[in-house]
Amino acid sequence: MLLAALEGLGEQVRNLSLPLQVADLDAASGLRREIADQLDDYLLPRLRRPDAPMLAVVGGPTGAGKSTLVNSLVGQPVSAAGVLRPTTRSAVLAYHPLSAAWFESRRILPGLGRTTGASTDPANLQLVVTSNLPAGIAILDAPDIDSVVIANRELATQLLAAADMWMFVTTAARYADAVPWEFLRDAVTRGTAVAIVLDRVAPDAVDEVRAHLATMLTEQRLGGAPLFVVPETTPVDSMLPPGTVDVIHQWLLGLASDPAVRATVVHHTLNGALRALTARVVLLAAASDGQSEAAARLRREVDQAYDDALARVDDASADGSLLRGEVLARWQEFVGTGEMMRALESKVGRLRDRVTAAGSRKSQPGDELAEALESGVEALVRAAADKAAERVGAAWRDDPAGSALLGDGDLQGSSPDLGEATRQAVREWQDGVLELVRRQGQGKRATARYLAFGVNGLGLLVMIHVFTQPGGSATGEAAGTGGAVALSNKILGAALGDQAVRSLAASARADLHRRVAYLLDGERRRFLALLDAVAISEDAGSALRSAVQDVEDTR
Ligand SMILES: Nc1nc2c(ncn2[C@@H]2O[C@H](COP(=O)(O)OP(=O)(O)OP(=O)(O)O)[C@@H](O)[C@H]2O)c(=O)[nH]1
Ligand SMILES: [Mg+2]
Repeated sequence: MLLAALEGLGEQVRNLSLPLQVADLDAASGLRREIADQLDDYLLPRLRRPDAPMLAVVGGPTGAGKSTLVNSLVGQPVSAAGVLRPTTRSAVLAYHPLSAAWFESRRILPGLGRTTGASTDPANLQLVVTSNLPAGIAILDAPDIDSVVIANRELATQLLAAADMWMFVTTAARYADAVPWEFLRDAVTRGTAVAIVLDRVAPDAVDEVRAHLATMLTEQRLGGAPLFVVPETTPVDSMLPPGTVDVIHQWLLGLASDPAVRATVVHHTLNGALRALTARVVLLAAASDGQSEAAARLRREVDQAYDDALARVDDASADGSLLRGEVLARWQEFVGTGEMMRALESKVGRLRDRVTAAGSRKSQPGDELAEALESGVEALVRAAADKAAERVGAAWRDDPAGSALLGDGDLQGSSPDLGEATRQAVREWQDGVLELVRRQGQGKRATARYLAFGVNGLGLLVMIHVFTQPGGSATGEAAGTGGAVALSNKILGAALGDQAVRSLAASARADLHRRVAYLLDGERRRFLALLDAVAISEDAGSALRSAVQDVEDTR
């Protein structure tokens, strides 16, 4: 059923979020508001009550005499007319007492407050009950569409969208002004029924002006609109002299009293509104797609940067480049000064006791090397994370959507606690390697040599092995550690067996990869959280399209 389909569409339009700063965001937000207004102010109330009184909205340029005309048609001064431009600031709605329930409820123009006194607040709708109007029709005096007061124009636009019929009032002096014609063209596009009132025409110019305006109307596809000419007179008590607007009055009475005629007018406007709605929703759906595309683009930048960062850490921790500087010096110390031999000989050697306080324990052979490895990996991860953050930052700043998401936020480098988290992760990894070596030792390959070398010494050798894969000794040589690497590999092989060494190194490498991936994921999530916070629904665009298809199908 059409009403249900439109209600479903309205729900989606209202819930649509357009949070990303893309190029056409303002236009899209405006579109969403217009669609929602059109649904709430016209389509939904009209479809819920097809028999509700017809609403004629009187609109046009400031000073054209709209309020004076409304007063004259109602037969009593319901809306103040004035010499100051613009005069009318809040809409005045005159209707028959029998229509009270319809207009006093929020079923139509739900966004406007109701007042029975005079008001200059555009957020208010002034209600005037009068038995001078027939029950089938209500007249709304709107603010102007062309004065310097922007709020007037916005309200007039909203009111016109709520109209079953627009009575466009212009004068002999103003009928060729540009702004009103834009509104008229819009009404044609939207399919609103329009009647034209040419006001204040000097009696001797009536024929000439009427003919000219009629030509213009025909050119703008408004040739079929009723055209009324009101001769210039002098208003008394904000109303034109009796009899001046009789023709218009009769025409309105005719519309009001004949349900079939009224239904034709309403139907015309309703169909036009539905057609215009469909076109607008399709545009809005495209704007919504633009949001998901922007989000996907930003997400891709983040994923690429951090995937690359992980790959870089993987490469650098396997190709021997870690065995430089501090690590290399500690390594040479460990091997060269006999520390390794001591470690290898120490049966109860413990690499480092993570549990007892650092100061309370004796330093163990290899401690410094283990710590240098810790720093080395920390520097590696931090550099990669810094670079990824920089890369994402630059790409996002280049993109208005990303730039707005970043705001003044400080995501310029890696997070401040990444260093400590990495050291912690490396320490846990080292513990894990020792545990692997220990378990390996408990297997059937446990040899006297294994027992002689000790878990800690072998553990360190495994770590060095991990950091020199796949380049192996060749890379080691490049780093000046070829002999030492070859020696340690020989010892490892002798103690654990080549096969076991390979599988130990593979497990250790996989474990390190997993831990680094976890750390970098934390870094990546800082950016993704910004995206997640704006909650973009990927399929909002297609949902809108299918909702509008439902509307089409039920028409
Ligand atoms: N002489 C003469 N004055 C008129 C006529 N119609 C309106 N006026 C005067 O023109 C001025 C503007 O009339 P309004 O009815 O307030 O015009 P409006 O279109 O409602 O103007 P806004 O509310 O500003 O948009 C008032 O001073 C009216 O008295 C007319 O037919 N003849
Ligand atoms: Mg007015």
